[in-house]
Amino acid sequence: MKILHTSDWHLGRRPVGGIGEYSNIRYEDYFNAAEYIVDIAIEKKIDVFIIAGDLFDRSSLLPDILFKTEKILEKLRNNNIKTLLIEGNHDKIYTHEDSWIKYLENKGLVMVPEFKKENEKYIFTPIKIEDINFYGIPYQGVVIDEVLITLSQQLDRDKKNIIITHTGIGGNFIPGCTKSGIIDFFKDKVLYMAGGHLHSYSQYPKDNPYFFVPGCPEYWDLNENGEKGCIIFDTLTKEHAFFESKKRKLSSYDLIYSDTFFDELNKIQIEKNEIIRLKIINESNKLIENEKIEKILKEKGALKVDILVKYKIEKDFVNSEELDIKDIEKRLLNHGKIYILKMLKKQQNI
Ligand SMILES: [Mn+2]
Repeated sequence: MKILHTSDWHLGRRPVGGIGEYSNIRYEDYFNAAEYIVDIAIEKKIDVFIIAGDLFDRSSLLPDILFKTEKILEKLRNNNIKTLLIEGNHDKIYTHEDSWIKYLENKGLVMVPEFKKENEKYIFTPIKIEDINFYGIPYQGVVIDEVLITLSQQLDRDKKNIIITHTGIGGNFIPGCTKSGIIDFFKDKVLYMAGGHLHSYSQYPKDNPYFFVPGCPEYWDLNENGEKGCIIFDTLTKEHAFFESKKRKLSSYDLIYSDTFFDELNKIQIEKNEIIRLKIINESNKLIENEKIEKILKEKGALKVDILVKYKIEKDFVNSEELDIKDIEKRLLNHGKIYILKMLKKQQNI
């Protein structure tokens, strides 16, 4: 059986505060990225298509979002590809019964493996396709580890199991994420674990990986780093292959705000409708002419110019003898705070 695993389509998303051309183009980008993955599935003759949560960006939908989503999912159905879907944190209303995922299930466009909590017990009901059991765990927030441990204890070593879960390995920092130690409990009990929630590609463990996160096919946020795509897994050969997604071109540049700044800016080669992220290092503390910079890059074809200005920070050299313990504490706290902020920013957006 050939499986394609994708996640975090975030259909319906628009940039923050977005109206106008940029917002409309980005709105379409998410549908285009999703359809590109569906086309890969059709071309590669996939049997089962897995979407591991966050199909939609919001739990309440405008009619056009639903219309476009149904058209994409119908393409899979028309090609006899079974689609399995779970809810992510972005799709969830209060219960599964209230969500648009339930509507798609009722329309026969997707199948959702049942998961519920009854009398303080978690109940997993897999969907069986051929000889493989597909389990689903929608977004769980802080109890994700507990739910995963419970499922791992119920799994039979000899059975062929695939787990779909809206989580990634992110330790304690990112809400709804799990830890590698929890994924270890599934070793030898699963053929494959289809994760999500994080927006860049990852796999675990290093040798013979079985837990995968494909990443959001489009940039949910322009800060996102890393690869994005989908994974095709063959249940017979146990081989997996990564396919990069089709997303809007985004280029980043770092420029110093010096006398030659505008010459350097003019040298940038821009593809039509690409997004430009420009980090300006302002060592002279001169006023940055944002509008002028944006205009120049837009005239060269940029769809959007995202400017980040970094001001020169006073050098932190001090005579250590002049420092008292309070001073050191203060500095440590400040640096620690900056370090943690940087680290959090580096983590993927969820
Ligand atoms: Mn997401």
